[in-house]
Formats: sequence, C-alpha cells, structure tokens
Amino acid sequence: METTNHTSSHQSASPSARHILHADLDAFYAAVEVLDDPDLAGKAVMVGGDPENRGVVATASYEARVFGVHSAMPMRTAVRLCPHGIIIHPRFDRYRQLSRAVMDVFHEFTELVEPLSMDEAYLDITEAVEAGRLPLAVALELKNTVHEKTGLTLSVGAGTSKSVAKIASDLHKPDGLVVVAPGEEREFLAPLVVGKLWGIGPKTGQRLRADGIETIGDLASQSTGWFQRRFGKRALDVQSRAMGEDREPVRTEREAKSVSAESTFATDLTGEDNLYPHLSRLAGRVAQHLEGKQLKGKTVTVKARLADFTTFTRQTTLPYPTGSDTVILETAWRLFSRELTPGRSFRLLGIGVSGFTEDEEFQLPLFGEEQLIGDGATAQRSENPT
Ligand code: DCP
Ligand code: MG
Repeated sequence: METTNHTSSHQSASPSARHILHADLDAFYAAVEVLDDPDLAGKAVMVGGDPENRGVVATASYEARVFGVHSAMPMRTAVRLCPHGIIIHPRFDRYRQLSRAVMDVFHEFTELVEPLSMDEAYLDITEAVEAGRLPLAVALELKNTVHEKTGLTLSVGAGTSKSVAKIASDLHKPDGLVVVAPGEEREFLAPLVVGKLWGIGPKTGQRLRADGIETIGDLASQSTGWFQRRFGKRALDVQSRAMGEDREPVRTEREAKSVSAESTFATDLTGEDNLYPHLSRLAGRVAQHLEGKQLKGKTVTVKARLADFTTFTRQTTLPYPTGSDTVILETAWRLFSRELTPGRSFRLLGIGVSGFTEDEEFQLPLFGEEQLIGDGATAQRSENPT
C-alpha cells in the first residue's frame, strides 16, 4: 500500500490478492414491505416518519426514487415529489429479523463477514477463490441463496479491496453484480466521479473539482507529494484507494460492533443550554445499553446534523474502555462543544461507543441502528468522514 511508483494498472495483480465481496440489499426496508405485501410490488413505496411530524424518509423503493425521493429526505419533500407514493411506517423488528437471516447466509460462505449496517456487509472470500472458485460464481451463488432464503434481492460487488468491492456493488443497483478482475482496479475506478471514493465527502469533492479533479482517475494520477499536501495524514489511504490498492482487511463483527443512540429534535436547537441536556440524555441511554450488554468501549463518536442537513461525526479514542455515562458525556461534550459556534443550529445529535473489549454476542453497526421515527428520533446511519 505504501508503493507509490505505479506505472501500470496491472502491477497490483498478484497471486496472493485478497478477494472481497461487498453485498448490499436493494431498497432494504421498502423491499421488506413489498415482500410482506405483494400488492405493493411495482409501486412507489416510501418508508419513514409522518410528513406532518418532521418525519424523514428511511428509504424508498426504486419506483419512488425515479421521482427524486431518497433516504434522509424530509417526508414532506418526498410527498411533494411523489404525491402518489405510499408512506409506510418502519417495522424495525421485521427488518432485524430479515437482516439476521441474510447475515446467516453470508456466514455460510465465509466466517470473515464484516457487517456495515443491517443490510450491508463485506465478505472475504479469498479462501474459496484460492480453492478454485471464481469470484463471479461465489457472488452469483450468494445472490441466489439470499433470494431463495429470504425473497430479497442483493447487489454484489467483487474486487481485491474493500473500496473497489463497495463501489462495484453500487454501480448496477438494484440486483447488480459487478466483478472487478485483479489488475483492473485502476481502470475500473478511473472514469468514476471522486465522490464515489470512501472518505471523499461532498465538501472535499467540491474542492477537488475546483482544481479540475473530477474523476478518480484524475485523482489517482496526482503525485505522492500532491496527496501529502492535500490530505496530510490521510494521504496514503486516499491515494491507495484512488488506485484501487487499499489493503484494509475485512473485520469480523466482534471488532466492528458499537452501541449508539441519536435523536432528531422537534425544532432545530442552538446553544449550550439547549443542547447539553440532549447530549446528556443520549449519553445516559448509551451507558444503559452498554451496561445491559456488559460492554465497555474505548471510542466515543458524536454525530451531528445541522439545520441544513449537513451531517458529520467527530470521534476520539480513550486510553481505557468505559461504560460510564459521565465519562461518555464528558467525552462527547468535549468533541461536540468545539462544533458549537454561535448561532449554529442543530437538528440531530447522536452518541456512539465502539471499540469493545468484551467478547459479547451483540452487534450494532455505529448509527446503523434505528431509533423510533415520529418520536423525536429518526433512522440514520453513519456517513463517510469528510
Ligand atoms: N436507512 C435509514 N436512513 C438512511 C439510510 C438508510 O434509515 N439515511 C435504512 C433504510 C434502508 C437501510 O437503512 O433500507 C439500508 O440502507 P441503504 O443505504 O443500503 O439503502 P437501501 O437498502 O434502502 O437502498 P439501496 O441499497 O438499494 O440503495
Ligand atoms: Mg441497501
């Protein structure tokens, strides 16, 4: 990954390459609703909270997306864009049930499964490939098995790295299957917009475009010095991802788990006096959850959404694992108060704790866990750090 003098996209091909699948269910919540009520098939389904109650779209069927409806959009906007859309309240227990069934299928293929959220995971299939199977065949079988066992459709991307597999799975959604052959990573990525790359958020993307860097190919052709000036500590990571050569391993669920709580406010809030009590309540909820599961974590993450929907996370790692509400609150407040500039108005706050030491049977991807919709809280998931 530290190699910098690449002259050909084929140098990354090597017999010891890792083979990774990224699997992501299509329109997950909406697909479950269609599965359980076949009358909804082919219709514009919007799962989420009430339009009257500042409800947010958790997801929409592809039929609704044609009208511009998407996750995290206020339901009120969704209704305006797609007046014939059918609004359905989320049934999280049912989604969790199917999520478990799908994750079980993933585990039939390999022990190395890293869930990213309820409907999404990386699978390291290197062993199967080394035993002579083609990534394409494994990916197809995965799609078929998930469909047979649950009725849900899955999009899969295959590649030699996580970031390539993830981008590939998204490319032909829904029901997609894209395999990037070893050695073709760079060619595959080159024409895509930089924003597809993990870690390149909208702001960074905008700044890169201002410099004439539109595609991942434009980015990959920059010098190592340029990456260092531009991305500092992240330079090597960004550069290797742009070249399709990142070597992040698939981390199993035990390592990936976290506990989090978040809520959307009835009205946007400004100022310490208004926001501190909410953070305190969230810290209490997370601590309670951790205690119930006998867990302690080292990493505290704060998530915030501004009035204009800009969402960001701030994270720190403590020298010791904690489950204490006071420590979580203090840490979260330290992270959050830096963001609390005068007049800045917040719509949502969340706290997550991860980096557990215990070996418990409990897994929640950070902020992948939904809260009640319409009860001052909403379903969200973590986003790329920008
Ligand atoms: N979700 C949510 N709020 C968001 C994003 C997602 O509640 N802002 C929930 C609803 C989704 C599920 O998580 O069904 C999975 O998220 P995905 O991003 O994978 O979206 P979908 O599976 O709905 O659609 P697709 O993967 O086909 O794009
Ligand atoms: Mg999905």
